[in-house]
Amino acid sequence: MNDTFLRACRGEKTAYTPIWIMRQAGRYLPEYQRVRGGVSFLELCKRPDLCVEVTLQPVDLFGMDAAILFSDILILMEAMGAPLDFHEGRGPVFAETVRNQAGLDRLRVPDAEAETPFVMETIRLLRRELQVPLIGFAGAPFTCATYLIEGGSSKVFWETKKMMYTAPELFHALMAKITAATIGYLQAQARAGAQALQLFDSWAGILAPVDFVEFALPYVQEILAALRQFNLPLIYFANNGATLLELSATSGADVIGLDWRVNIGEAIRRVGERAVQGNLDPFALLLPRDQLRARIGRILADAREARGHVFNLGHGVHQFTPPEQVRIAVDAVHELSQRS
Ligand code: 1CP
Repeated sequence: MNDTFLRACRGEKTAYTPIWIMRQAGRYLPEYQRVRGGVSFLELCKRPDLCVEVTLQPVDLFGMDAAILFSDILILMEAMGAPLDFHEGRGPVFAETVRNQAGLDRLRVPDAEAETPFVMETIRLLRRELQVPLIGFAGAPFTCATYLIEGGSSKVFWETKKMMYTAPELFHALMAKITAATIGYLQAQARAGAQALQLFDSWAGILAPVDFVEFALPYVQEILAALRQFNLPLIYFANNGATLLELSATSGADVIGLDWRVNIGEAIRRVGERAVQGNLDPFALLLPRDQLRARIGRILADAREARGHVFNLGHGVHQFTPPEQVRIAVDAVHELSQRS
């Protein structure tokens, strides 16, 4: 078993810097497209045999140092009672938005084993196959709330901020419900065999620091505190979070995920005694080989003082990325970080 990723998360010495990449299973891979050709995205998420197959693809193809469960952060919202659909080219759509007390009352805190059994089954099956650690995940409550309130993806988050500022009690009640559901969901993933857990806060970066402290961070802290008993590395990734790093460092996570908009050396000084994960610009994968390797070398050098460093992109790999470029990046991280 290659435990380099887990050791780096814990701040232990490693022979080289481990790498996995966000959205490593997905549309940029022809192997994924083949599986996805036969089923809708939601069907795929509910078929453990296929989830296992696509989870393993990038690990087997490129030698990633960790696997991430193939699923989606919105699967839990559906289990809470929000009818979900994925429209080709438009992304997720919730038929019923949550914008008032009645909408909130329709949501429930599901029993994760009973209502998302396919997720737990995928984890159990993967643990039999994998030679690298398996990361489980969920969306952070703020990010999940934006999808429920907006009814899908958004650019301006009008409805979300309207609820925060004009109906803060309702907003907090929604956050509390998502938090309770997420705790049950991630605890079930840990019991099924997940070896690290990541909270994705893709939209936290739209918040002013004072609002992050009031409306988002306490719920992340509550979730991570409720997972501490499993003694697994906990990762918190707030996209666009460079202005929130000192606050994110108080989340209770062992590893702070970094997007590419901040220099990793500066970020390390700001998060203190925490390991970090990141932070190559996903579009830098378009660079010619030598420049890509040089860019990776810079990040590795700038991260020398980290308590632990897990190499990753600063956000998910883009769907039009040539897979060969991912191979170059993985090999570069492994070669350039060798320690004797
Ligand atoms: O058409 C397809 O095949 C679906 C594309 C796709 C894929 C491959 C979606 C739709 N989700 C996923 C998988 C996925 N999503 C994973 C798999 C594991 C891996 O990393 O390999 C993970 C961890 C997620 C998490 C996720 N889903 C996030 C958080 C991370 C991030 O990228 O910010 C978010 C915001 C979502 C919502 C989502 N899922 C899919 C879409 C199109 C969206 C909307 C994104 C948006 O609003 O911009």
